[in-house]
Amino acid sequence: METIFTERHNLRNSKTELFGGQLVQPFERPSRAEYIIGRVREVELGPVSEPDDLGMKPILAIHDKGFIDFLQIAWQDWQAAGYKGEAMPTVWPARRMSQRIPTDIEGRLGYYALACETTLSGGTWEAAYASAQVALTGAQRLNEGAKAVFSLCRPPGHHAAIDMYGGYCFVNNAAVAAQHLLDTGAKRVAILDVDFHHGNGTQDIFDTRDDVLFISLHGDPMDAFPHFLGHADEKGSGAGVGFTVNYPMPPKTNFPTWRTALIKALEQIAKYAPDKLIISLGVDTFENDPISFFKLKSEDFATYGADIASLNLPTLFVMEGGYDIAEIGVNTVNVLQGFEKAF
Ligand code: Q9C
Ligand code: ZN
Repeated sequence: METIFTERHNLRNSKTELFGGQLVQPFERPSRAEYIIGRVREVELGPVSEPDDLGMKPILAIHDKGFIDFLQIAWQDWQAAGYKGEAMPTVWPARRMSQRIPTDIEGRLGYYALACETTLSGGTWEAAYASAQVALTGAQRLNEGAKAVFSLCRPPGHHAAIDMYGGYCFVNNAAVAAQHLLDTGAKRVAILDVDFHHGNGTQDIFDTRDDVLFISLHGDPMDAFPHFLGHADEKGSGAGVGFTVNYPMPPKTNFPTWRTALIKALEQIAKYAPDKLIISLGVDTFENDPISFFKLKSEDFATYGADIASLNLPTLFVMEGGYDIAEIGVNTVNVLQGFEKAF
């Protein structure tokens, strides 16, 4: 399997994350990608290629122009305001308040952020842009006939909505890739999100649509980030009713329980008969993940990779989360090798 990767992910290297009331070193850090690419090379998964540059158009096919303009200018505006730390919001347009976009940078941060653990810092936009190109290049490879591709995206994307960033995400890489596939011939695309966290951004983007089936397996939002989306009764709206499926699961969920949900999701995908499949691949379901509460073991990742292969669909793996850095390479590549051996 080919991997798409660029060192430009290193441009996203913020120094702070607000966690438990303290500013700590971010869980989402550059070494994550280095461990993953290291494992890809160690097991000789396949060639590693640089992304092509497909430009801004496919990003703006998903995201609001004002939001993307904001991501490009926010760090500069924050520094110009004289602040010393990294950029984070302190105020939001909460219930019954105006949704007018403020002029002041603190107001704009609150308008465009869905969470404040994720700071903006120099290079963030450049890395997020490159990450989207990694996903888009993977989608192009499927169009050229590849059976499966690994887009080693960093920063991740599934929490980013049309006009909101947060949860370590800025541009929704999987959504941008899905739209690109639809714009280049696919009639239907399925996105299966196996990251520990609910893919709120992806769900929101495709909420009203029937040309993308979105299915997510995740920690119950009653107990886990992003807390305000991902309940089992969210099934899509308008023309999209029935094309959003959520499997929230409680703390300590083990692999047999998780796999039961996966098998149901795979049956629903098979019935939908998509032209292409995108996996939002987060390995923060691992038992030792520092910020998550599922109990998957390293060998389970290979097992479910093989389960996904049983769909026999052209498949794009898009990297999302996973924070046990020592094991992130093994767990991620186990999914890809499990898939390849069974495909
Ligand atoms: N107490 C991704 O995996 N904060 N994002 C969690 C836990 C945010 C995760 C706090 C987690 C975001 C792509
Ligand atoms: Zn996650």
